[in-house]
This record gives sequence, C-alpha cells and structure tokens, in this order.
Amino acid sequence: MYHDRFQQPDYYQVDELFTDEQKLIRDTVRAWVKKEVSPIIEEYAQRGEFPKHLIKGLAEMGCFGPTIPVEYGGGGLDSISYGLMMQEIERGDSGIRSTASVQGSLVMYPIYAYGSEDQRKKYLPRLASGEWMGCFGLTEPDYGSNPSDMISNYKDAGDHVVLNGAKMWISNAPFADVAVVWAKDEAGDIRGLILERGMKGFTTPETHGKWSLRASATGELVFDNVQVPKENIFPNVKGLKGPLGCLTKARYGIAWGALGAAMDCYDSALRYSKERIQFGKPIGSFQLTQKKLAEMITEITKAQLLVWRLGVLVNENRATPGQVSMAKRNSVEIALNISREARQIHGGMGITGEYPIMRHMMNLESVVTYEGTHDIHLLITGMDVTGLNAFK
Ligand code: TGC
Ligand code: FAD
Repeated sequence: MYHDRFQQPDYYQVDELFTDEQKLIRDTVRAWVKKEVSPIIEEYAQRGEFPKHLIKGLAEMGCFGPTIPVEYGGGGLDSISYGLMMQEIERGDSGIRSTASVQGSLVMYPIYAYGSEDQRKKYLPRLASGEWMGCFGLTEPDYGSNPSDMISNYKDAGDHVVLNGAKMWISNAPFADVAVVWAKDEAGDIRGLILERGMKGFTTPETHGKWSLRASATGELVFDNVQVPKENIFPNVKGLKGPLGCLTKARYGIAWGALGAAMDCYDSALRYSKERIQFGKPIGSFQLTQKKLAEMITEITKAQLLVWRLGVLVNENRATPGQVSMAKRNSVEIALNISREARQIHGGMGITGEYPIMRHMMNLESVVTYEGTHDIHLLITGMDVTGLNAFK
C-alpha cells in the first residue's frame, strides 16, 4: 500500500497569504486525502473504477459547492478556500477532483445562477450532501471545442419539451442521478435543462478503455425523444454564455487543482532524489537532477502566486474569463511538464503504481484537454491581448 509522505513545497512562504480559515480548510482536506484517497487510489485507477465511497467524505468536508450559499446547502466559502480544496483533492487524484468540480461548478453552480427558486430548493441541498450526484453535458461527438454548433435540440410539446441528441465524454455520467444538459430550442438558442435518471429515452452508456482519469467514470448521454417538463429548463440564461459561465468557475478550480498534482510529483521526486543512491551518491547530488528539481520548484512557485492573485480577483468579482483561461492552461502545462520530469527522476520506479507519478501524468493528459484544450486557452489569451478573434 502506498504510504503518503507528502510535504507541501512553499519556497516563497505563500502560506502567509492565506487566512487561518483558508489554511484550516486546506489542512482538513489534505488530512482526508492522506487517510482516504492515497491508500486506495492506485488500486482503483489500475482497475478503472471510480471509488464511489469517497462521495460521502467529499460532501462532509463541503467540497460540493463550496461557494454556494449556505441556505442552499453550499459552504458559503470564498474562492481561495474553494481553490485550496481543489488543490488538495487533485494532489490525491485528478479524477476525484473532477467529481468535485463537476458536482460543484458544473451542476450546482448553474442551478444556483440560472435556475428558478423551485429548482434551487429541489436540487441544491441534495447535491451538496452527495445524496444525488450530477453531470454536465456540453460536448457532443462532432462538437468539442466549438460547442456553439451543437446538434442536441428540443421541441415544444405543451407542458413538456421533447429532447433529442447525444453528448459524449461526460464525467460522472454512468452513475449520475441528475444531468445538466445544454441543447438548442426551436429558435436555435442554447438553453440548459435538468434531466433526471429514469426519464424515458435517457441513457448513459459508460466509456471504456481510457488510459487517463481511470479512477473517474466517463460516459455518454443519449436522448431519444426524452420528455422533459418545462419546469426543468433554466429560466434565467440563454446562449453559450450559460455553459461558458459554468466553465469559468470550473476552470478556476482546475488552475488550483493541477498545481496540487504538480506539487505531489515534485515532492515525490525530491524525496526520491535524496534516497536513491547511484554511483555511490544520492541522485539528487547530480547537477542534471538538481536542474530538474530547481525548474520544478520555480514553476510551482510562479503558479502558486498566479492562482493566489487570481483568487483575490475572483473574490473581488474582478477576474475576467481570460485571466481564468491563462491560469488553467499554465497550471496544467507546468503540472504535465513536472510529472514528466519527475517520472525521469524516479527511473523505472516512475512507471509503477508504487509512486503517484505515472497516474498523475496520465490524468493530466485529460486535464490538458477538457474544460477547453491548451490551444483553445492560448487563443482566448491571444484574443484578449490582440482584440482579434481567431475563432471566427
Ligand atoms: P463567443 O461568441 O466568444 O461567446 C459566446 C457568449 O459567451 C460569452 N463568453 C463567456 N461567458 C462566460 N465565461 C466565459 N469563459 C465566456 N467566454 C465567452 C461571450 O461573451 C458571449 O456572450 P454574449 O452575451 O455575447 O452571447 O463563443 P464562441 O462560439 O466563439 O466560442 C468561444 C470558445 C472557443 C472560447 C468557446 O467555445 C470555448 O471555450 N470552447 C471550449 C469548449 C470547452 O471548454 N468545453 C468544455 C466542456 S465541459 C468539460 O470539459 C468538463 S470536464 C469536467 C471535469 O471532469 O472536470
Ligand atoms: P476537438 O475540439 O476536436 O479538438 C481536437 C484538437 O484540435 C485539439 O488539439 C484542439 O486544441 C484543436 N483545435 C480545435 N479547434 C481549434 C482552433 N480553432 N485552433 C487551433 N486548434 C484547434 N465534456 C463535457 O461536456 N462534460 C464533461 O463532463 C466532460 N468530461 C470529460 C472528461 C474527459 C476524461 C475528457 C477527455 C473530456 C471530457 N469532456 C467533457 C470533453 C472535453 O471538454 C473535450 O474533449 C474538449 O473540449 C475538446 O473537444 P474534442 O475532444 O472534441 O477535441
């Protein structure tokens, strides 16, 4: 069984930028990850199974909807606390952070931000407690980076609408009780609907054979003349800005989360470099190993400061989606690079499940693609700085 000896790197005393409450929240989640996630995650990932029993603990710590107001079952916390939670969970495994991101930012947030009061009261407390789990359907087989061209659509049929189409690559789909689905109405406007498992014509086949995010369940959402009550449509949003608003929330969480995976790889590589002896010396004494470690801690430190500053801006309602894009892309890119270098430092051991490196590396190959690919985020930044839109 993997013994979690993680010690957080903090080269610039970034800890001093957090409040006591934020540190307490982080330390609580960290202790839970050490106790509940680290000892079992490798086995679940190797088996390709989501550890469903972790849902209870995540809910009890308030990781589902940490920024949603308390009256709806959320945590009522600030965004830096939310970020630190995601950092700690993804330090354990990106797939577990995915589950928390989807539940909180992609399912609870749209219900809170765009839903009716009845929808909020019906769904949010149950989602916060983990009694119901949710998923988010935007991507389609033929429309990933450009969701505005989606095919899924519904037609008016009196007191309900009839939904047809399909979504793919949907995290948590195979076991979700509730799905927030984006589809076009008869006018061609993108609208959000809440579907429940058991609705006739609604199925969620599982996607098998992933080499990445193996401890997260992924599936399709298939809509075959599904009758959805009109009261399940979000009344307060129309157009692509609906799903993109949710993505901004989730991408912010990933910016912190991927940093957690990077820290875990660095911590493991640093320890290994001091313990592993070759040519009569610890491999950490060789200049090439020190270069790798020095570059890792530099990138981690820069990213820590970037996400902290972003968190301040989010808390003050001043962050732009472009700033969130930059942080998501940067954190995932540095985490992927660090995981690859850490893999080298671990030599052959780096490919085994005795160390978390290969699992993080493979997970990050999904994280760099979902919630907007690396290149899509580069183009968003490019559009921000030039004022010229590369997508149109
Ligand atoms: P565009 O014309 O630029 O924008 C349409 C409307 O949306 C507004 N907007 C945003 N609003 C909030 N947040 C953002 N980040 C926003 N970006 C744009 C925009 O102002 C406009 O509003 P309005 O009022 O004028 O209508 O849209 P476009 O069709 O040109 O697309 C732009 C592009 C390419 C950046 C966008 O489509 C995009 O981000 N594509 C990437 C798709 C993506 O990220 N998919 C993710 C699927 S979900 C997922 O991966 C979950 S993984 C879960 C897990 O396991 O963690
Ligand atoms: P494509 O859009 O086909 O892109 C292929 C390549 O082309 C990429 O490298 C991309 O950067 C590049 N490209 C595309 N357009 C341009 C351009 N204009 N300029 C330059 N390069 C471009 N989706 C959901 O809705 N809900 C989920 O819960 C969810 N979970 C996921 C879980 C996993 C494990 C994975 C892998 C994906 C998940 N997704 C989910 C889907 C994810 O958001 C998409 O995979 C992603 O948005 C990219 O879409 P695509 O795979 O269709 O790639």
